[in-house]
Amino acid sequence: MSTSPPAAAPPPADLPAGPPVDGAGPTLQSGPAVDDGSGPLVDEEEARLRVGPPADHAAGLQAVRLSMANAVRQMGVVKATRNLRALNQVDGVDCMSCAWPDPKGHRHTAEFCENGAKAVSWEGVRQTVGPEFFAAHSLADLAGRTDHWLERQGRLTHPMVRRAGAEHYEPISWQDAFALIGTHLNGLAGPDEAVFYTSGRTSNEAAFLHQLLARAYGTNNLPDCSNMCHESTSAGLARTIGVGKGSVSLQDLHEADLIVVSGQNPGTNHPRMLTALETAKRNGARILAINPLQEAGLMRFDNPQKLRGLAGRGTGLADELLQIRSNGDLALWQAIGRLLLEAEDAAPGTVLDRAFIDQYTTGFDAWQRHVRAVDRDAVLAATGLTWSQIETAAAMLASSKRIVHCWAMGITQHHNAVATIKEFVNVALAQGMIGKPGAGLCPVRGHSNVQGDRTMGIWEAPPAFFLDALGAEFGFAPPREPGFDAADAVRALRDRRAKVFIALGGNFVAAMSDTDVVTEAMRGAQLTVQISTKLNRSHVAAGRTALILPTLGRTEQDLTGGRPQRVTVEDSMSEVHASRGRSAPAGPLLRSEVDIVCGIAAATLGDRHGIPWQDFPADYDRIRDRIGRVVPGCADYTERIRTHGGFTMPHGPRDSRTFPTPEGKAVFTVSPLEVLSVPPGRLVLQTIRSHDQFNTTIYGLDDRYRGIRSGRRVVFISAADLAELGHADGDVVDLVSEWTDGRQRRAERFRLVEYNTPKGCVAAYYPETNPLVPLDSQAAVSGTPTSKWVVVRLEPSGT
Ligand SMILES: Nc1nc2c(c(=O)[nH]1)N[C@H]1C(S)=C(S)[C@@H](COP(=O)(O)OP(=O)(O)OC[C@H]3O[C@@H](n4cnc5c(=O)[nH]c(N)nc54)[C@H](O)[C@@H]3O)O[C@H]1N2
Ligand SMILES: Nc1nc2c(c(=O)[nH]1)N[C@H]1C(S)=C(S)[C@@H](COP(=O)(O)OP(=O)(O)OC[C@H]3O[C@@H](n4cnc5c(=O)[nH]c(N)nc54)[C@H](O)[C@@H]3O)O[C@H]1N2
Ligand SMILES: [Mo]
Repeated sequence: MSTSPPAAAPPPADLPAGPPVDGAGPTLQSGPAVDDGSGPLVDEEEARLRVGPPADHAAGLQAVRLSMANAVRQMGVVKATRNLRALNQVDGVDCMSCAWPDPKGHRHTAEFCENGAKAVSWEGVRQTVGPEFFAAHSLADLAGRTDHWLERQGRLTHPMVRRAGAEHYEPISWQDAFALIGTHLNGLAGPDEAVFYTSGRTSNEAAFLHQLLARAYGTNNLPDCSNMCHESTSAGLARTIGVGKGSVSLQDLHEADLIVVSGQNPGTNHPRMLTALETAKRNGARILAINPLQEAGLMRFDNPQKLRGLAGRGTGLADELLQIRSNGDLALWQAIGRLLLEAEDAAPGTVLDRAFIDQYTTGFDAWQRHVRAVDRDAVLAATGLTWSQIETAAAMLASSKRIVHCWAMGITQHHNAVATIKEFVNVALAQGMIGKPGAGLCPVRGHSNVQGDRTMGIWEAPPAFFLDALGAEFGFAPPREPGFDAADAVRALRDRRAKVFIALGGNFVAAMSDTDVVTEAMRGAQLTVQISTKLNRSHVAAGRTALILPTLGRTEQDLTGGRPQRVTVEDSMSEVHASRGRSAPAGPLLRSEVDIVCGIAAATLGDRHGIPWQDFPADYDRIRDRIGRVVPGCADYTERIRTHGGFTMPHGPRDSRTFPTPEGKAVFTVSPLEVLSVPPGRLVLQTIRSHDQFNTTIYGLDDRYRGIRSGRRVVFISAADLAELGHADGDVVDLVSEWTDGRQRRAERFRLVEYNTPKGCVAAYYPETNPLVPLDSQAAVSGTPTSKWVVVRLEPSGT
């Protein structure tokens, strides 16, 4: 670790010296989750905030203890054991906490991580939210609660309706709910006035039917969480290698000799990836981490599944950490490109893969001319790194033969995210790192089935071949005009061009940028429909008429049609497999997502186009048969799921170095280098996840790897910025974001925490900071909100 400055701020004097952060208390809030009418409001919840030193490693014994204790507390011993033992096993439950793949051969008895256990426990809670709860709490009351409090109330059990003008939700029958939706949809002036959102926990079967419903109804308005997530990846990879998905298997990570981890915090968000990194390290790999923060999970890993990890010091991970300034990655990769070209000049045939470049790519010359001329000062300004740090990184790449590039939100949620991704693809192509063992591109997806949902057609701009196949299978002409992505959907709702919003999962209001704008947009909708497991902000920011439709979670037994049903999902490495829930459902009225989508479709479309909506819920194989005939790469879907439990989706670049781009080759691209800067006194805010959350679901108020306990309203800021701005650790400030539209965006009362982050770059948790992200601040090409680049100033609280 030659390049990283020492760890962050010393603990403030009022903190007991106590155990290291890994020894912090339980991370899930204990105590009754049932409402006693006095749930905490924001102020009360934040009053207990404590700050300590960040951890220098991830997981370890503490993680096992916490996950088991939480699981038992929330679900009881029997259910906890049943659910956790089935997690990520063959014919078990696909864990919904991330999209990391399962090992092919040997699986641990406990093939899950602390945060997977949290997700399962959270779904399996015994507390429920039924009609009495809604009778006791008006919408105005719920609007004053924190996100943490809302979800903590328990599982939704009854279909509920908020009738226009009413203060409360009240129960409604499933049939009446479906009829209500049908009436609204059929009363619109045109199908493009409706929006069909999808979150990435949805199964392939439900996703396939959801997009079929939208298109049979007549619109491509299918925004999804991917628009806020890895859309930049899909756009960047589609343009360069012709396929918007990663090109590696788990085995490739194990066999790599260099793994680059850019803009990702695997210790919290993909803990099972640490096992792969550990294996790779033991096989001799080096790891290059590129991140403004020295995340614990990038540094050292105590594998809780191994005795060695339980007892010992674990495995050191990153050999080198580049603490880059926010958004410096495009410049960094252009500089690395230049240094690799120069190294190849000095020792021809040792650094680049000329044979690969010649045979499989196009555009090399233009790219090399461009990056050879990259301006060193611009690179240093953009990255905040020294030239020698960049040379060290380039030397690691130059001396490696099998390189895997991994990345996540620290790359995708920037203005120039697509250009950045294309830039490290340039480097990967120049080194021939696609379609060979131990090498490739590894976007690490978030939601467990976000990749599968896209494969199934959840896409506002679907390719023509998909629509052709869908139309041919079901005998109708799907709409061809691209629909709304997430940001367009908000604009359309805001401007009243869209009037009905139907969400298959997720929490669009809190997850999307510009919370106040989204809230107003939703409240103006004629009808909002949320198909959900737990109460969240999107139920509170309800349309004039609003429905909550409670659904089965992934761990629950699905007996739709009177028989046990399985669903299928696709992970981050294109592995498709089945998932079967074991637990008794949270309530007798819950329906599966498949059943609900079919209910809406039947009530809306009747027998329009002759699609047999009534038949699908009885046997999900009937859906899989259709998927097999419509979705490329899914031939014999039903059979391959039934007999083999799953299969790997084909991927031309990975399998045969075939690149389905218009050029028929992998494409080098040229992106101008822009160095973003902010006016004096302003900071760049990145919005990140704590260790105790899953997106907008807040499990607890700790972030033990970063030393935070019992609170979330913190801003991580460097000592240099504190000094320059005349602030001190512990000051409470408002964050005010600045954007060209002049709209005032403010998030109040954040405690400043001195932290090891580059000067000018601060970090705070999402979703609390989403009111600060301007709706129109989107990545070029992909449209992803720039959640990692928000220009803010600090103001003393209360001004
Ligand atoms: N437990 C848990 N698991 C999850 C989730 C969760 O919320 N909780 N969410 C799931 C989802 S949907 C997703 S998409 C993934 C998200 O997984 P991550 O992408 O790991 O999530 P973030 O917390 O957004 O972390 C972004 C990381 O990028 C770094 N970063 C920020 N800006 C830059 C930059 O400009 N350059 C570089 N190089 N790095 C930067 C940040 O410091 C941080 O380490 O995790 C999935 N898994
Ligand atoms: N500022 C900022 N904003 C961000 C991000 C960021 O890093 N910074 N990250 C973005 C990213 S990467 C993503 S993916 C989005 C996430 O956006 P979403 O996917 O919309 O949000 P989630 O918080 O994952 O959704 C949580 C809700 O899903 C419901 N749910 C849980 N399980 C199930 C299920 O099995 N079925 C159904 N039907 N519902 C279920 C529950 O009701 C729960 O309240 O947020 C984005 N927003
Ligand atoms: Mo995501």
